[in-house]
Amino acid sequence: MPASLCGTWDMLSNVNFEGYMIALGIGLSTRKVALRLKHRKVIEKISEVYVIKTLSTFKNYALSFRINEEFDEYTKGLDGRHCKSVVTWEGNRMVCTQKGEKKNRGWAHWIEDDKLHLELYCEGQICKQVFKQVA
Ligand code: YOG
Repeated sequence: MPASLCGTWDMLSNVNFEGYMIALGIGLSTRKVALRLKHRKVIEKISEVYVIKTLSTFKNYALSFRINEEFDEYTKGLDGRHCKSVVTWEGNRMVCTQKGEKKNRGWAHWIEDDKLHLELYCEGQICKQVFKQVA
């Protein structure tokens, strides 16, 4: 049984977000604003549906999915692409693959030392984020 990712989590660190955004084709002026943001993750599980909200003062993004069920993801307000996404458990890691125009795109969440970890992948770039629990 994987450790629960559910709760409210505030960003402590964000390594190579710039490289990840460049890989996604985000323009310089948006990157400058986005680089300064502290993200908050709110992760809920309602029956079999996970909801992950990424909140910031600039933009918010929400994702809902069932484990092992492919869904259409539209990264509205982010890079604005359509992906065929699927989220699975790999041991204690919640892993998402986002099939679409960008190669090797996805992310993985896990708990380590009471912190929420996230790696974001796109075309060889890896962004590493760590969050502390606030609720
Ligand atoms: O999270 O996929 O937790 O969806 C990554 C933004 C920045 C907007 C955030 C707003 C990628 C400008 C979502 C940041 C960069 C830059 C706060 C990460 C694109 C545009 C929304 C993500 C998963 C896993 C769940």
